[in-house]
Amino acid sequence: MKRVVLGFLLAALFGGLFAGCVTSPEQQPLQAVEVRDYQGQRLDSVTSFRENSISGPQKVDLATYRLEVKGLVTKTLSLPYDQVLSQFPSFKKVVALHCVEGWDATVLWEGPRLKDIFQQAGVKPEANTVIFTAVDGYTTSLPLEFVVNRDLLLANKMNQIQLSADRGFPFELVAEEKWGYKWIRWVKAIELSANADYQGYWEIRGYSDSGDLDQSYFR
Ligand SMILES: Nc1nc2c(c(=O)[nH]1)N[C@H]1C(S)=C(S)[C@@H](COP(=O)(O)O)O[C@H]1N2
Ligand SMILES: [Mo]
Repeated sequence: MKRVVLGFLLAALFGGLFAGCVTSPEQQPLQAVEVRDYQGQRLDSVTSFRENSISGPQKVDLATYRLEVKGLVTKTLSLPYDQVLSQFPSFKKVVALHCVEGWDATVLWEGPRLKDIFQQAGVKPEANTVIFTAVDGYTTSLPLEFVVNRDLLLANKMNQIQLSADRGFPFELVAEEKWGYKWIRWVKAIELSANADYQGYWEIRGYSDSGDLDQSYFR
């Protein structure tokens, strides 16, 4: 009797283990893992960023999301997420984000260049400013020349994994050489403008318009 019970337990144990081995790869698809090293450079984790946004993380539904490119363009664009990724080549850059609160994080950013998106929209010659608007109502701007000449990216990935809702999914502007408040997350609209004096959310509240990292962020 005891032997029967033991045999049953062993069968259950090995059966369970074996079943676990065989079925788990199908049941649990591989999770994307962030890279922490890129071409010899140590990267910070995507979890090292502090959540400090004006209305908390935004949940963006890709079924209705469109990236709008408008204003002083010959063709207004309204692009679903997949089209942004399929229509423009993707580039990688290791860049540090510095927040005025005194922390920074260096990660590998990846996504299309704004200049390629602008080329499809056709920028009118009067345009000199790019105004960005996010899903949470946040806004900021940068000179057009800077955005184009520096090959600024609209990142959809950090450390080779898709941005999370906390980090700005679907897109965060990689505003290298600028303070963190220029790195707008959850970007939804990009307006080409001739208003070089435009002031965004933090700029109206006293932060410098240029946002240059090598200068004070106070106006
Ligand atoms: N839409 C949106 N973007 C935003 C903000 C915000 O509140 N809303 N905060 C900015 C500030 S002050 C900083 S420091 C960075 C932080 O970005 P991160 O979470 O990728 O580090 O996001 C910037 N982009
Ligand atoms: Mo910030």
